[in-house]
Amino acid sequence: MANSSDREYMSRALYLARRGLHTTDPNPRVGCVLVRNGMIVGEGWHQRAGEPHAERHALATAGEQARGATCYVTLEPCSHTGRTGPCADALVEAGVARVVAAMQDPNPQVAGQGLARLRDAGIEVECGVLEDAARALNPGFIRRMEQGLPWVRVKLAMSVDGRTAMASGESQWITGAEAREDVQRLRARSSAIVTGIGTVLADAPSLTVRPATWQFSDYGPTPVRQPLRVVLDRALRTPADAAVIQADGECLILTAQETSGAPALREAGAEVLAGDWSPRQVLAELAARGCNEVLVEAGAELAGAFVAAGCVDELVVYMAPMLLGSSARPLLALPGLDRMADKYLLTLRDTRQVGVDLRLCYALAPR
Ligand code: AOF
Ligand code: ZN
Repeated sequence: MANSSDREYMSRALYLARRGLHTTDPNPRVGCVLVRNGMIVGEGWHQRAGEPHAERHALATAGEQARGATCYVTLEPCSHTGRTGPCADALVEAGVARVVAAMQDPNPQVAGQGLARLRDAGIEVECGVLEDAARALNPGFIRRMEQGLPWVRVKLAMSVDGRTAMASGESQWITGAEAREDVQRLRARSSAIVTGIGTVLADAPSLTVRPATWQFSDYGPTPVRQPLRVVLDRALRTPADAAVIQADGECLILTAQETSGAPALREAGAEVLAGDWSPRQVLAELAARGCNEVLVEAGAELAGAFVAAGCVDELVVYMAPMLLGSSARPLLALPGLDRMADKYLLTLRDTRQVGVDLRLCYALAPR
């Protein structure tokens, strides 16, 4: 049976797992704590794919003290041999007496087999301690493993009267510096950022993560991992010298068909892929490439298309303290609805003041 100190040590493991928030991709963020006689004897978290899992780091710091210890881990220990060997076997070998996991691994290669292997070896096993918090840490990894799709956030910025840009298209600097810094955090945790050709031509964004102080905390500098930049560009109008291609990191351009412009874009370093790119197909392609969390940073048309297609999990709306008037552009281009019954339902998950702006996070109900 789980007790209150189980929850306390699992909180610590979750805290450690968060240290991998920007770096573990495409792997999940996982933390681990080893406790013997009421003392923490080992700790670890997964840092980068290809490197040791959380349990291995914790076992390495505990050494002989792991014998007879309880292992708290935010994800079921793995049973498969991927880039690293099975953690379940390492825990058995180290002589751990009890394993408390927050959740099963949704990876079909594991899916309960890690816990079964531990039980078979005579280890006491519990699963489900602080499970909601553990699931919230890896929404994209879970979604990709269970449904072959990423977790999708749409970032929007608007005035208090729900406008995003002037009718002319003039739009820059609606939100303040703190909100823009906050968007950097959204980018840093994302595997990919999706935008449209309209935004590329109008704003020339680089869509990169800039190294920032919050990435250099007490656990040392983490090299910045640039999310894949994805441009939906039906007629291949992206200029070869566009910042989305030229900036640090990779750029994928999804177009309707191969045209004469493709070789120049490939020459410039972009990958160009022709296809029939509905929002769902775009997301399936990104999941197949190992993308867990996807951020849509686009104009009203593309953001609206993703929402209308039922492909969005979260809206992150920054509300700037200004009124832009009725001729300015609306937040989202959604098909008009005739009946109240057809409305999109949102659930407010979080509100926060970010500098002079307000950040509102909404979950979308599946349609
Ligand atoms: C754990 N502890 O810290 C992590 C786990 O390619 P590999 O060897 O790194 O395996 C990746 C898979 O291992 C990943 O898809 C997930 O199922 C599991 N991740 N498991 O026991 C960890 N990161
Ligand atoms: Zn493992």
